[in-house]
Amino acid sequence: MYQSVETFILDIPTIRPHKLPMTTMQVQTLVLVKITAADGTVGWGEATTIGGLGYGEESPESIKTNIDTYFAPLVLTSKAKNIAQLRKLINQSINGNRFAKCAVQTALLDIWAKQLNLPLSEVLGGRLRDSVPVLWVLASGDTDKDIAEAKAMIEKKRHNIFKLKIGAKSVKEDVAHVIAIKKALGDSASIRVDVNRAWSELECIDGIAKLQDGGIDLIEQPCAINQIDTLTRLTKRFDVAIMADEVLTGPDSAYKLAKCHAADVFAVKIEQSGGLLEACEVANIARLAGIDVYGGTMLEGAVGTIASAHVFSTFESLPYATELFAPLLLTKEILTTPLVYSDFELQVPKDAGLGIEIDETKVKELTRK
Ligand code: MUC
Ligand code: MG
Repeated sequence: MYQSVETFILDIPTIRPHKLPMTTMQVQTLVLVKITAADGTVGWGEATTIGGLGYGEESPESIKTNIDTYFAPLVLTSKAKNIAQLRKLINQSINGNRFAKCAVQTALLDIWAKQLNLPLSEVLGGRLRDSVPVLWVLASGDTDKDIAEAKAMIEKKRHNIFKLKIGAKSVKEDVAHVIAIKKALGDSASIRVDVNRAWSELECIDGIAKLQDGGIDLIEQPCAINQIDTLTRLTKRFDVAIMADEVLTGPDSAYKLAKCHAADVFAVKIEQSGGLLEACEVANIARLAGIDVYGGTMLEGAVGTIASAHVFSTFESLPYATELFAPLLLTKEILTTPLVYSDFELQVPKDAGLGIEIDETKVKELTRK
């Protein structure tokens, strides 16, 4: 069924430092997976992490090693007749490793969709839109630079929704930074914040009250991953929408969070979910529980970003948009034709599979030696 599984680690500098509470990124590391089927059809997948092991439990190096050592032999020797059977085998044989699972599943689905001559979105149940709205993350660490960056984005019609990374400074300083940006941009932009789990419950109560009064539209993962009770209390207490991010690690956790309505919105991410099919399951759980969905990112490059776009194009509603901006944060292009961002949206390709073409010479050039 499959003749080869290859993996590549690429280190790509970012256009500017990207500051999060747990790391300042100057480089994003992509793990690309290339799977070749017996008939010669090639599929690509990707995994990224944020700040090495700063964000989750997998690193680019563990993803590559585990795919080479454990996933590849399974894929190459499997007698599975379809992706469902291969996915079941992988899940029975390999615990955890959601990011690696997502990269491998993306490549397998890319192959399958190409063999069926359908865009990947159609294999996932069918798209409801041909493009998805995309926000930009302001994370330069400097209020004036962030305001200038946001104004330039609005002017170019690239983005009019902005997410601000906060949590590294005091609540008072962070709130002042956010409110200054909101005042400078006014009603021309929606402003959201991602606290990346930095606040205690009392800091959350203080910070969120002020952000809500200041007209901020969404508060992402304000408290620690294990503090589901805190998240639930905050969701009940405030009118402003509270979003679950790091705490949401796939369908099982989506079910648990939905049962206690721990958040108003779920940040659905293909890697955190453990695959594209699992991300669709997370969105379905949210829909059934009356929780809104948002298209999240692990700052993937073009492959993971467009795989996410195919998934998000199938969601019944996408009221908080997506953050599929990361290819624009990278200084190097690995596609023969770049992704299309226009009128505040990312186009979802219509060609078969992921609908992108990888420039393999560029991939070789950028591969870590
Ligand atoms: C996160 O926590 O949402 C998404 C955008 C960004 O800048 O960081 C990521 C991770
Ligand atoms: Mg987040």
